[in-house]
Amino acid sequence: PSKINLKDYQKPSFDVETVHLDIKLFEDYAQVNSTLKMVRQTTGDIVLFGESLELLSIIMNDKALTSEHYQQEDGKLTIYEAPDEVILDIQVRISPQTNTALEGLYMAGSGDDTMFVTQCEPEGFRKITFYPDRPDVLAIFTTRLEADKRYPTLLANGNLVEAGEVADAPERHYAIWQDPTNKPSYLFACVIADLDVLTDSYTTSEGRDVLLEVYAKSADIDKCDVGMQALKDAMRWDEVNYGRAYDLDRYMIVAVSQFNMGAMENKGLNIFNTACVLSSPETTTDARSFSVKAIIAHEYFHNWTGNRITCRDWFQLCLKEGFTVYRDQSFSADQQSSAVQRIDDVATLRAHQFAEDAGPLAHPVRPESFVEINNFYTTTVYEKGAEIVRMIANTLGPDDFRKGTDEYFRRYDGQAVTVEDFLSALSITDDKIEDFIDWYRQPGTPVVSGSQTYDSAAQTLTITLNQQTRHVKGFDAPKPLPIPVATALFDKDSGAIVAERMLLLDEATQTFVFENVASEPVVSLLRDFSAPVQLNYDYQDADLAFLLKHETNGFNRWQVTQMLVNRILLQSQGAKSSPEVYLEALAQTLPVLAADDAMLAARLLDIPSAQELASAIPQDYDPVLVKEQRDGLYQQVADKLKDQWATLYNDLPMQSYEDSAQARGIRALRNVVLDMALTANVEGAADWAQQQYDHASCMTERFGALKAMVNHQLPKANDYLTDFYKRFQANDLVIDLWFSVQAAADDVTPVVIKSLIAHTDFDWNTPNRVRSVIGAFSSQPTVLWTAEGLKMYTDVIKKLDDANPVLASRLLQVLARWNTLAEPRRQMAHEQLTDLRKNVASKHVLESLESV
Ligand code: DPP
Ligand code: ZN
Repeated sequence: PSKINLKDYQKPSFDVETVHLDIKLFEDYAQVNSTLKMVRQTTGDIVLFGESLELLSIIMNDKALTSEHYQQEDGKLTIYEAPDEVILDIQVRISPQTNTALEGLYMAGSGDDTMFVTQCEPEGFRKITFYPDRPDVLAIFTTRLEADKRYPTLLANGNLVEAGEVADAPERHYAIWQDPTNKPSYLFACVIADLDVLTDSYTTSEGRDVLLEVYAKSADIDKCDVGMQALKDAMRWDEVNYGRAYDLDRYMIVAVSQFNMGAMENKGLNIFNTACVLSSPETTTDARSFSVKAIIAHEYFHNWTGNRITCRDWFQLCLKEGFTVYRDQSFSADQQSSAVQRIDDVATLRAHQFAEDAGPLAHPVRPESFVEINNFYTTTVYEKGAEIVRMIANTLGPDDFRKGTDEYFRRYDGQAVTVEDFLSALSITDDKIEDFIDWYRQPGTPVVSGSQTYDSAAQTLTITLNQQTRHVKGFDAPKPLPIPVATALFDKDSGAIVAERMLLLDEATQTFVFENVASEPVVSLLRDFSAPVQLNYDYQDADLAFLLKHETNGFNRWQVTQMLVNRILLQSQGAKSSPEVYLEALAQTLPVLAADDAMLAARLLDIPSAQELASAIPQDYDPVLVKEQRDGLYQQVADKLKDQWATLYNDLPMQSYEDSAQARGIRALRNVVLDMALTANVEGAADWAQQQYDHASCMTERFGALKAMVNHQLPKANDYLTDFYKRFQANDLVIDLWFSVQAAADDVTPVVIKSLIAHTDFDWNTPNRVRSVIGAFSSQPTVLWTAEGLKMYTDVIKKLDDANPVLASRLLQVLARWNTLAEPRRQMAHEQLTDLRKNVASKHVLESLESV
């Protein structure tokens, strides 16, 4: 498969002014007629993209074209010698009913319970009709949908302008939608379904009355309130924080159970994976429900950062995603403790993005070439992209950042732009911001190392920092990046901060001198995780224990515990700490914190996942050893506080459900304490688990108890699994939990995974279900990295390669770290992956296997 390069970007030769789409859905196919009004921009032929389409006719300016006027090859249709103004009428036939790739127009559900939806980002529109399907072609869309009346819900972008019965076909009806905004084809959407709707309204700061609608199956409509409220909160938040108001009279969200992504920001018609929009206390955990709100906000925020200002080409994906993730993280930080929000965002970054950046699929936040753009919806583009925007925002400070974003919206509204354009707008108050471009170009996580010297005579403290980024194959030698290192000096006696500064490390090695420092302080670095780097500072254990006590915000305290844990668990990587200091510090901190901020207390007990630890091991990763060490430390924590778990648990009584930060904190901590108590074999803890399940007021309590029972192999675990299944049999999202708790169980075996796959409720066509088993299973490295585990995993990829290559390739990314495994696993993995490569055909999967 051929590579596409950023440096080859060329403007389209024709623009599209208007599109009229007419989609008629029939029993086993759909007919799509489109009328494009196109105008020449530069020299060259008309190039349209199309895949999986049956071309019926093309008429250009009333003249039917025949094969001598155009060429069709490799998904491209090139029309020769077009005049400067063209009306193209194109008729195609497509088969949404057999479209398992879930791109373009496809059928979700089965039997009597079906619906038709679209997914066009990044290149799905070309599976609906021939079109210049690229983000820098913006057009005004009018969409006519026609279908059998058993699908009463007919939706498309924009405003409904007409609806009615089809003449001569009394069983059919139609609707016509018009979107007044210029948009790229990847933001097109339509829905043909039988759905219920929850409605509400919102008046924008500009006085526009907006109709809000959340569409779902009738059985799910009672789970749409959380999402609706989040939508209204997000609309207000964007007005207050970025001065951005909504621009249409209608905002629709549709829930669909078969969806490759989390959700999609189509103009005025978001389409959501049910898992990312439905929420109710009885069926949804707090963590899930919180992420529902964040995703609703994310897609809403795209209306300005993505839709009104879009990407010139797909290399610029981070332009909309990095900024929008930063915006949704900021929104979420306003809905709970900002410390916990930062902890969760950093934990995700470290667990997944650092791993990606350490492996063979490492790529810049703005890649410079790709075979299949679907492979670049990655944590690097999204989460590292958000960290760059955060560094810029922190460097500028709130006022200048707002000036910069205002300028960005003012200058580029209605355009398709680049990362350079973004930086140029943000740098109006400070041109150093343009230097951040290298963060977008260079792969690899920088490692910042450092040490300090104190001169008591001169009363100066000198901090020396240096940065190093690994040289990733295929890229230029790494350059030093601008790295903001938020730093504070703590007085050893009083514990008070004596100096606070943002150090900007932008050379390979730099020294920073603090004057008038009366005695040698303890230095706290990278506060609030001021840059996405690995930090190795020359600390003594006692310094870290000191910081755990005196650091002033929750995030920094968490960061210190994580440093301690990493130094204990990664001895082989040169780190060094004994568990005693950590255990002692935890024992002192936890009981106080539990009463004060339960959510933070729960996070303080985090021990990084095996995958995250692995990302810090560049060579000879032994999954069994890492798991043993990790579990060993977990056991030590549990044992250390053994006498306290009962008190802690009893001090967190179950109450009637409430969706407040405090109530969520109590539920989170109770689940952690329960697991700790079971780990320490605290007498009676098995009963607590059963009681918690039996008397649960919500899914967080019930599922927390079930998970603990399963992971600790309690005698009653199977009975409870059965009960859980029976209670929630009708609810797919809960049954996903039922699958995942078994597939991710501590003692899971390939046999268990196979039996889950063989279960009647397992369904290869539903990505959520596939992920609930296969994704969960991949979180157990000791099972995954065995001959049997790898065989099973690669068989899954083979199976999905043809049916749903986007999903296949995404699942495959987990195996990317094979090349850092210790032998004999490395060899074993290499063989399986080589074999896989011979048995797959999609360019998605082949690109992901390039480094094998
Ligand atoms: N729907 C995905 C997201 O919102 C891709 N744009 O991130
Ligand atoms: Zn997004």
